[in-house]
Amino acid sequence: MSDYLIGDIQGCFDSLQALLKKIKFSTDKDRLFFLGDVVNRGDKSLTTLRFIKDLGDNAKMVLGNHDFHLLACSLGGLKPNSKDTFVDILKAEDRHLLIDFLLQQPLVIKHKEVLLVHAGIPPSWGENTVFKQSSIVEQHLQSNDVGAFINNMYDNRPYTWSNDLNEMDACRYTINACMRMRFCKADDTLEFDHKMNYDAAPEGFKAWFLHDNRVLKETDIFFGHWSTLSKVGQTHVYPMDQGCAWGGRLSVIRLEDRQNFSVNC
Ligand SMILES: [Mn+2]
Repeated sequence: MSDYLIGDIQGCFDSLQALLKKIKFSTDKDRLFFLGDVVNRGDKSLTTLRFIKDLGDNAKMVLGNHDFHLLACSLGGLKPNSKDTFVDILKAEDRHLLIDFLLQQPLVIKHKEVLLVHAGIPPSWGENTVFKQSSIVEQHLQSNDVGAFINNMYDNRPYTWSNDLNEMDACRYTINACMRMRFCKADDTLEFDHKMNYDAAPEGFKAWFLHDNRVLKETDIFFGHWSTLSKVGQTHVYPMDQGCAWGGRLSVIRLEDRQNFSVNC
């Protein structure tokens, strides 16, 4: 039995299949953990999402910003933009089942002492805060007012975390941190404009995983989202998005021995 952690697929179903062939994936003995952004930008979002859903107990995933954007377009009344390639899902016969499946997915997974998240975890957050805040968001995603909730989540504010935030502000910060963050300040302040490598941080900011005061710096964290990140040379930090949707690579890491496998996209 092996557990494989897979970076952002973004609808690149053919690359995913090539990768699964390479690792000789078997539903009898293996489990796949997807690090979010399973849809959008690639050409087979619908096929990809159906495939992951149909894997049942053989697959788990965390939500990424593109997955969340699909939810907003399906439930929150947002219109897909010209770059979005998941319109096939919105028109599919089984769209309700697929959207319901996404709504059941967590923001963060703890599995065998490692954490899986799409973007990152703010410096001041320990595990208690991570799971307290993410579970509040997950409860809203599984509630009857999910459309209104998602509409209310589409904003960059509040930029900074505080224990005193009201529930909706705390949810918005949690979603933005776990699904969108790249750079932040040591005091948890987020920013969303910079997308290049960690050495191109805006003034006063660092990659979220480079802050010395980070509570979870001894915990192995696997994440996607940041395709422009080159070797970070940081222990306990595993960036897994190698830009499959941009002609890069799709990669997977086998948890037990930390071996990497990848395919060209
Ligand atoms: Mn992303």
